[in-house]
Amino acid sequence: MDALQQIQDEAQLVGWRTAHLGRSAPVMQVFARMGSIPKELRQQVGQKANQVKVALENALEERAAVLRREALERKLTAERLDVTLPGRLPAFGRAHPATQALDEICAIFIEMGFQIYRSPEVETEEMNFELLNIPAHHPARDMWDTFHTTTPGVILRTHTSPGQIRAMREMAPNPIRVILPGMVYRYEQTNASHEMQFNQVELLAVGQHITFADLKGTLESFARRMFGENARTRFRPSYFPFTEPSAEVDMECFICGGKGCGVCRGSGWLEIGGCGMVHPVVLQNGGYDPAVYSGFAAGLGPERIAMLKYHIEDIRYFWANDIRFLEQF
Ligand code: FA5
Repeated sequence: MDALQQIQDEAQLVGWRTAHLGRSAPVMQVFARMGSIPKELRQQVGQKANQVKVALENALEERAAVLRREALERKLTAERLDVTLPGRLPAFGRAHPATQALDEICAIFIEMGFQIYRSPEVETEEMNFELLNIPAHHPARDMWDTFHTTTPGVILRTHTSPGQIRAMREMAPNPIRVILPGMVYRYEQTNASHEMQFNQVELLAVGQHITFADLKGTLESFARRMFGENARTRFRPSYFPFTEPSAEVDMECFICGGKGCGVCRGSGWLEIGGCGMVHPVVLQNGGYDPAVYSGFAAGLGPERIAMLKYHIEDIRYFWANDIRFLEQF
């Protein structure tokens, strides 16, 4: 019995059982030799042997139970979980600030009754230039430095305006009120306000009796919805081959309140887009009779708008992929 108390594991327990309760164990030998015991003693010896056997079995079971308890105790201590330890927060992903700005601008125009029209980023020179009244060798092509592909005549669009032709050709002669958001590409020297890839949101409205007042009203309303009731815009006469007349839309610089700062280069204003009345040649290329139909178009720069709204001083932050910048939005 003392030996039993020293036992520490399952294997030793099995050894003990074989030695004390196995076939050749002394008490079992008594049972095996019962035949050679005088008849009158058999019952007494049998009872005694049985008591010994039961006592041994009980002692074994008791020790086994103690060992099981101890093993469980050890396991619980070794594998203890501190459930009060605070968890580690997973990093949350979110939409890129340029996408957020694009979504916000689109939501405003959708509210104003415009529909989204999708148009490809890889374009033909014909759509990007010729059909927009910019013939090859026309000096206006210098306005947009182009990324060419290895396929002649196929380029990365330099603006979202080719989508005007695609939308008109699909919808003529019905009235149109669409926006065309998406990425454009220019082979450009980058600086604080110029990137070589950026988004544009094109606006196009075509119908009867559409005037420049509709264009101004639409863009002014947009600026107020985006920047608040006091947002100030101004229209400067400009030139685009696909609109006549043409203008540039500026927003009052939010950072300096129009006083002039580094971001607006001292002018107090920041250009957010170009616009104008759709040129008769472009209307015709889209399948509309310019004697009956008129339209307005605009091309806005969402990153520039986001720069104003969130006081971002350099457009190059957008694609630099610096997590410290991205986490702020
Ligand atoms: C155009 O791209 C014309 N397609 C806009 C237009 C559409 C005029 C419809 C008339 C009718 P522009 O090159 O000025 O024009 O670009 C329009 C806007 O895109 C700019 O006002 C500016 O907000 C943004 N933008 C232009 N170049 C860059 C650049 N390199 N980086 C970031 N934003 C730019």
